[in-house]
Amino acid sequence: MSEVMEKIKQAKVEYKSEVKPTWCPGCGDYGVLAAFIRALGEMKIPTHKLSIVSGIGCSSRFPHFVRGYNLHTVHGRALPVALGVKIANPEIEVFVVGGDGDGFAIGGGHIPHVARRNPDMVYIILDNAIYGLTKGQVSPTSTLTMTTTTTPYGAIEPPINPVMLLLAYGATFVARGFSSNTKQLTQLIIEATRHKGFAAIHVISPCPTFNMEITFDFVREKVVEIPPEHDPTNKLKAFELAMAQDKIYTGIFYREERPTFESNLEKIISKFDGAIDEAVKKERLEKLFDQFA
Ligand SMILES: Cc1ncc(C[n+]2csc(CCOP(=O)(O)OP(=O)(O)O)c2C)c(N)n1
Ligand code: SF4
Repeated sequence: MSEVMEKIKQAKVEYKSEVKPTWCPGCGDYGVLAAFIRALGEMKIPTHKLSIVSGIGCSSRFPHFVRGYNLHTVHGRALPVALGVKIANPEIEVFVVGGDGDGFAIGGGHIPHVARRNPDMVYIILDNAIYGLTKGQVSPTSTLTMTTTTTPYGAIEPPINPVMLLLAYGATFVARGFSSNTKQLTQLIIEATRHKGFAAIHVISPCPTFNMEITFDFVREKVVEIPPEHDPTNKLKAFELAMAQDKIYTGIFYREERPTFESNLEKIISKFDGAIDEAVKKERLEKLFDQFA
């Protein structure tokens, strides 16, 4: 067995849970899971320091398949829960995983605020441009005129552009991958995890059961890696790549260094610590707890 295969085998033993994925045969999400397991194997993150938080959807079943202190929460609310995990224990490597519906429809209001806070976590969006779990309704990334169960005469809204939104919201690391390119996606997950701040990866992960437009072949025809000469600190250029109509660029669009939410919070807490006497703090806390006793 080659060294690479041996590493992959080892990563599976270490990080794959006993729960077998219930995704349809051929679902793009399998490729994302494979890349994620490989990335964990490369980074050797101990499972007691790992937390994967998801919302609801086919893609949001992800945390069940990986060993860690994981949370399968409610539709659209994975990001605020993940922020809570990070605040409670900044030592934990927090990953948020979910679909385009979970992230950009019901949960769309959370992304800008988490992005500008810049917590040190990774957000992986598995975009199949449809609601998979609920059997094929239109999503914010479904193409204009797409026929779905809720748009029988074709969608009349143009799709949103997740990469452009993430850039505009101030995410400090923005990348895109394709579920079929496991090698590149593994590397993107590693880079995103090493980044200190809010790192978002938009992954095109086709749903062969309900989306007959954004198929693997359709994506393969359009996918191009971002040229190596691209300067990822150039936000305007990143927008330009994200706006491409005839191509789907993959790779790292943008990265910047900015203080994290945890480090800013730490500064506030240290000011607060000195300002109030421990006894007063305890008394106030006890009064607060008494209200819920
Ligand atoms: C509050 C709430 N509203 C609606 C639903 C129904 N629901 C479950 S998953 C889902 C959308 C799933 O699409 P997406 O997030 O893109 O994930 P996918 O299944 O495609 O991976 C919806 C609308 C729900 N579970 N909870
Ligand atoms: S319905 Fe689509 S997204 Fe859900 S598991 Fe099946 S192929 Fe994957």
